[in-house]
Amino acid sequence: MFIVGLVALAAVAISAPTAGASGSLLGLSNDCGTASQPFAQFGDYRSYTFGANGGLESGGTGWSLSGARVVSGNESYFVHSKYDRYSLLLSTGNSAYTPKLCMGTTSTTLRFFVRSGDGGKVRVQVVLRNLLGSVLGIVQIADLSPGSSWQPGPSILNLDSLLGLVGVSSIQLKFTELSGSVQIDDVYVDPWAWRD
Ligand SMILES: [Ca+2]
Repeated sequence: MFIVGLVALAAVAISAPTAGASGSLLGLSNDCGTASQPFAQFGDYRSYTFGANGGLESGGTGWSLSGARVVSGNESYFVHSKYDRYSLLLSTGNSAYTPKLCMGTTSTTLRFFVRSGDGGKVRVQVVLRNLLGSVLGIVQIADLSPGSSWQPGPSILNLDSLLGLVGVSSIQLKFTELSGSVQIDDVYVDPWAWRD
């Protein structure tokens, strides 16, 4: 099992936000879709919304893939839908950005499913962009070495600190395969830190 809890965040590569991007947090849409509790069976009772194409059921639509590809085989709990069929496969050197994730003005929590059939290791980062799409910062979350069975990755908690950066208008998860291969599926976000 992964450690579930407060993840130490260390912001790196922070550049000065551009003029005109300030205050964009207040302009964010809170229309994040229907909430569910996809991780309740794992003791996580937060209410999450499903990321745009968060389960790769629309192929790579909205994702930015470098080498990574959509493959047959859904995460084994089918928390999004029993009809889901696909997941994302990353091999060594591949990387993938999720579509922009819905986020609120306060605590945002991210979570997804992950497995590796060959002892692979994947780096998980959160990428912060301004309204122009420029990268304001990259937050290192964890290097995961998942088991061969599908399991939820760590809850990525307390993003308040990064959301406080002036000019952040969108966040994405970035996966970079360090060794072997991993599969990713069902990316969820709790944009308002809803409580059970
Ligand atoms: Ca899927």
